[in-house]
Amino acid sequence: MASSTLHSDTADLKVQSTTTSRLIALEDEYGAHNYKPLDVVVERASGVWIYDVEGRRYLDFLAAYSAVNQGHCHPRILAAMQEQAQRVTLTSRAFRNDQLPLFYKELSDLTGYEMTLPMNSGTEAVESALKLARKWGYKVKGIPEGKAEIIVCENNFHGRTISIISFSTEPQYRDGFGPYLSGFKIIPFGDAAALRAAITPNTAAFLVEPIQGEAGVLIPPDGYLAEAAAICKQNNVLFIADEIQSGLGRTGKLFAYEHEGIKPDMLIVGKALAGGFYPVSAVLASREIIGLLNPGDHGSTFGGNPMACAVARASLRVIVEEQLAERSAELGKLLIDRIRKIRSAQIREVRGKGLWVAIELNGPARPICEALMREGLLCKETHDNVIRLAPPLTIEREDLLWACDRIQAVLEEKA
Ligand code: IF1
Repeated sequence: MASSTLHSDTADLKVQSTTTSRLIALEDEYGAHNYKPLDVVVERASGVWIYDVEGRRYLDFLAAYSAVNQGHCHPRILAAMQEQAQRVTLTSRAFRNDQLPLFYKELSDLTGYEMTLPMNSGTEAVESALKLARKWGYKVKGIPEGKAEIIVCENNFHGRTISIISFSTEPQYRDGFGPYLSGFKIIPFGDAAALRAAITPNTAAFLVEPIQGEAGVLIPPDGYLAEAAAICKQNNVLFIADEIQSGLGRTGKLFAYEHEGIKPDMLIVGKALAGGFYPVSAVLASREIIGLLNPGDHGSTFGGNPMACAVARASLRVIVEEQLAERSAELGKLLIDRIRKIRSAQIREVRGKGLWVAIELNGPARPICEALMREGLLCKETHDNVIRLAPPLTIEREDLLWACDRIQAVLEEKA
């Protein structure tokens, strides 16, 4: 059984050394098979560079799905983590800690939101936002008990808990996991009229990714977010932006909603909030909304712990002081221009914002990602035929151009 579950096909195994194949075999024998990773076994990373157990070097063009916008093992975040690890890591919320208030204040000063609810994973923050939206619907809007509705978009990705997959439109994410949670309505993404039509007096909130990541970096029509926000306002519906992936500089602004000059009622952040060192997420909103939570209503052992707060504070400082959003805007233009210049019959469409670009192909993307890996560039396919490019925002211009040359060589089949 063990040997038949070995991960790679045999052709690939032949070129792998014993260290790589031994570790892959162990992983496949003892771990859940809920992923199909590229067969590169990472040992260490620094900035934009990743090193495997064979000592080979790769340029990271995924940035842990935008969790390492600051680059791997950023020295300032590392120092904050080491310093905090020697003092106190976890108190639980039974006691106060000296990092949490400073985290709240700095996040509020940076974003303009009055209050924060700290959590750990992105999924937990989404769950928390949904709970808050329902609570607001009953206590403030006056929706009859048990009737609150939340509107979401087709092809959304907000996590994988049972409540969140209950409103996924990806059959695989739901298959075998029912019964599902009710109270959600699904509308097409990018269609403001559909939003208007879906709202009822029982609608508490509209939850949306400003740019859909997992769906393949899908950018809605210009003006959509502004119109959706206006429709929500007119109907006393909360506009909730999931910026777990699009936020913290990725699209060339601190938050993607800024491209349309709006301010969501609730903002969900995670991933790069802790620079890849630690799972830290948060829901940000007004005092009217977050103030609805009373002691015992919601919580988490790890949410708001001093380690998380110290790491998040340092991660935010790096984003601001190294002007990562500005870098993303500038280098993103260069990236998309260069990718658009590639002449390949395989390319169907190139789209993106900031350092976040998708190349949609006519055929499968996996072999292209594998060829890029052999060229020293790591990126990952999504939905069979899309290659997602999302390097750390700290990337240097020359490294970006080097990566573009590799992508061009592979897609023009000159590699
Ligand atoms: C995986 C995707 C990316 C997210 C948005 C919430 C979450 C995510 C907009 C949940 C997480 C991750 C999950 C990760 C891969 C990655 C992903 F392809 F699955 F969708 F980036 F595109 N909202 N996205 O993008 O946050 O609980 O994971 O911290 O392997 O599932 P989490």
